[in-house]
Amino acid sequence: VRRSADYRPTIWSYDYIQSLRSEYGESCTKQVIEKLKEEVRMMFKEGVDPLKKLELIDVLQRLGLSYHFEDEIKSILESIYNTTHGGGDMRKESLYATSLGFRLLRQNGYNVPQEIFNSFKDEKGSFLTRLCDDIEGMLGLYEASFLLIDGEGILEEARDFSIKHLTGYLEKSKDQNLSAMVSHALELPLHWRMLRLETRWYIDVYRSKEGMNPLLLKLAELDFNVVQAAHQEDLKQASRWWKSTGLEETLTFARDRLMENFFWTVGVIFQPNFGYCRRMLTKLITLMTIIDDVYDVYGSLEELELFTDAIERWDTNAMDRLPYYMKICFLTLHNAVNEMAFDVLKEQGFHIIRYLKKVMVDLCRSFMLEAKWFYTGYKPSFEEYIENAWISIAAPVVLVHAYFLVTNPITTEALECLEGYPDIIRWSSLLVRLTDDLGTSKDELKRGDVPKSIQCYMNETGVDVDEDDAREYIRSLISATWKKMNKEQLILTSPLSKIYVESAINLARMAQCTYQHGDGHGVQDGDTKDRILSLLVRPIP
Ligand code: F3P
Ligand code: MN
Ligand code: MN
Ligand code: MN
Ligand code: MN
Repeated sequence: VRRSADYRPTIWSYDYIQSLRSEYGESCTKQVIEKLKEEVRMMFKEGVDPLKKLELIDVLQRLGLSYHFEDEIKSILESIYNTTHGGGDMRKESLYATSLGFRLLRQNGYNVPQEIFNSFKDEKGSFLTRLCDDIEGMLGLYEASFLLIDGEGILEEARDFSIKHLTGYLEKSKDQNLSAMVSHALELPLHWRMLRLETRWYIDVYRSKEGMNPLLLKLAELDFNVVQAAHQEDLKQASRWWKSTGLEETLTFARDRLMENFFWTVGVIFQPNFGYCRRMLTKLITLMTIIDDVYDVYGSLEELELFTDAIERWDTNAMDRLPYYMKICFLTLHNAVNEMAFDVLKEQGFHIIRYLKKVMVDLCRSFMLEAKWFYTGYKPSFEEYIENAWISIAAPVVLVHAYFLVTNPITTEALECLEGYPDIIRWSSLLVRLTDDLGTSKDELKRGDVPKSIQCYMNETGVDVDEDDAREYIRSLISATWKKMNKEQLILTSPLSKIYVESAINLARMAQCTYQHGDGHGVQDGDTKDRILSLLVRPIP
């Protein structure tokens, strides 16, 4: 007998999605935006105070506008990095200024040493107690500390120190605005957050902020709505594809989550000119989600062997032996992947099917291994589980395809690098896996599935460890993995492009947000629904 996950039908009907309309797709809005952008460019030229410039960059980033000013931002950060001797001289500034500079520089690939925070410590090496009343400085230190890499003890201390004092501040504070900022930060650091959600949140905060610049606010609101209008068009196209495949009717056991899948792609890359990437990634994530359900829920072991074999051969002749529901699945996947490869061949002259096929084979083999574990009741060790699970989460498939969708020109060096799953893919995928396990494993085990990271850890450590301890351990592993990923952002010699590395980090951020309060992917109401409404449906009035 087949298992069932009893997924609810989608709450976002085809007709609803097709009915989305925005008045912000018009070119007159775009003209207003261009004018406002000119005025912001003037702001970059005013004055010489580096702190003012850093604050401008910070606000632009938080308002979701920095993608318009990449050149300006780059040249300012470069000059700050050079005039402060690699950041060293920043120690003379306030805690707030030093932290802000440190964070913005590291985010942009400049390896400012953690030691600049030593000037905020006493002779015994503890952070100065007088800093505790400086909540903005403390908040800045907190956000900066999340850009740490392995072995950076000062930043770890900074993180613990700031968490302690910010938590204390919340208990007694009367300043509503600042308290809202602090509790938002403590919930998830800026560095781990999905960019667009943060933008939508910050626009509301900024509106009532002291010293708010109305020009920036206006630009942020308009730009948000224009970006949303572009997303709606991508979404409508993707949804027409989904309907055309008929998979929703054929695979009634599987998750029908076109909207949620599209939402993932907005997390990975939101800039309006990457619509093609979002549409293609939506197809891919949608297919990954239902094929995952085939392996985890519906397929019999014999059927799964046949499907895995068909993927390995990447040959339509292999379809004959498949049951109908798998034939449809296979051919839809085959078409979608080959279509991307065709586009790349036509646009850039590279034949990439072998790269795409390889990740797909790796994924299906990892699915297959889990299915075998399930049917034999095998309990892998934690390490054995993770070794397979960072692949079976499907993130490597998404990230390898994403390379071809965001990069022009593609380089041979990058192709070689991709074949061996570079660390940026590994760490991002592991983060998706660990956060997914925290959010989804309860339901998975209820319906029958392999033990996930939490359970493997408990099995291995024995009776002393309960589920809460295991979850705590997974969270510590998440922090450790972020450190490794942060390092990838500082490696300037990588053959992978900056936009690609950012997209990979964004995938982890998206996972962090999706599974923050449970299964935001399979279960649709609650957080995910509200988030989708605020980012994709409702313009800022
Ligand atoms: C692997 C899956 C998903 C995770 C989605 C991951 C993306 C978009 C990179 C849908 F398809 O979830 P699930 O919880 O069922 O994965 P699992 O590996 O636990 O079966
Ligand atoms: Mn259905
Ligand atoms: Mn699975
Ligand atoms: Mn699954
Ligand atoms: Mn899961």
